[in-house]
Amino acid sequence: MDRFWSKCSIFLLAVLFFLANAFADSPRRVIIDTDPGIDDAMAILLALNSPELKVEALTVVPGNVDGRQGLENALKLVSLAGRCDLAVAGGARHPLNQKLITAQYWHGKNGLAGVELPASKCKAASRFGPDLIIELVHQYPHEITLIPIGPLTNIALAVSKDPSIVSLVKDIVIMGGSISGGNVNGAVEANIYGDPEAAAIVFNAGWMVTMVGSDVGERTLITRKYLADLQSLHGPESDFAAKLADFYLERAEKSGYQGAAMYDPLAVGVVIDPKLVTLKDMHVDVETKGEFTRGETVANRMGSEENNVLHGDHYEIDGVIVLKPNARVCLASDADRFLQLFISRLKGK
Ligand SMILES: [Ca+2]
Repeated sequence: MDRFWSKCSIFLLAVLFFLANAFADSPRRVIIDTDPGIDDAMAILLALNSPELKVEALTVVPGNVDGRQGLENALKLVSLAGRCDLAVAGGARHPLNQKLITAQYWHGKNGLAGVELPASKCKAASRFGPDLIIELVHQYPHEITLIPIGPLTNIALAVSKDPSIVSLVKDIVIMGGSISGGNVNGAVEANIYGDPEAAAIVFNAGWMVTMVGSDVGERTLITRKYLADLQSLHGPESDFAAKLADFYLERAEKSGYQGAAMYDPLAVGVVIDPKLVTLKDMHVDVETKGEFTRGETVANRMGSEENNVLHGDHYEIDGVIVLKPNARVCLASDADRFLQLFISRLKGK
């Protein structure tokens, strides 16, 4: 009898081991919320060519280009990749509380380095982007990782309409913010700058936001060496990515940099392989009022703040208030390993 039960236990353990492995190896379902965008396009192509990910949808947010151009770009991209099966949905038309700021200056007049892709064979989904996000999160509870790589307008709309998605997503990995200066001005990163109120909603929603900031993106550069490697094998997606990278590099070199920041692709990279970066839990607030700092992600690295109590005509420090972390902030990346991954996934595709 004992031998029978021990055989049963071994069998059960083997089944559990098999299931655990099968689960670990199954691709992660992701939704990319995007404002395509040169680095968005590179991020999307990386995601579509990575077996670790199963892209469920692209939702389009205004940012680098307006919503109409962004949707057209997203559809042309999935068409280039032969992925008309993917849901591509338009979303918000403007930020929550300010005018849209577009970035053709950095991304070319169509947002894709001026490279004209063939008309898309794919059709847009009839759903509103934030509604599609809500729908998919409920369809796959605890399985979806959101990867917002534009202003956070669509995510803020989704979470405001249905706060239950906060506990139902597996993860949210954003490209946005910075803890050491911005890329728009001294303090502020572009995606948060594009919609600070939306960012404040997303950071305060109750989930842990993994924040891949511009400061780390700017230390994760595609250089001429990597571009030459990408150009060494040809394919429609590879050639397109190389044209984008070339334009992007030329722009960066004119500004005195040795390479171009892989902002959005790194956020996708972190979902493919979290070991590519170093993360630290922090409490992050989004400044929405500052004269010079509207849109800054203010990170508390100590995990506490002073408690000042009014005593007559002055305040006294009465201990500290412990702050709960709401973000896993990316501090550094293994840039070479990421670039090698990026090139290897796209080369010749
Ligand atoms: Ca973007």
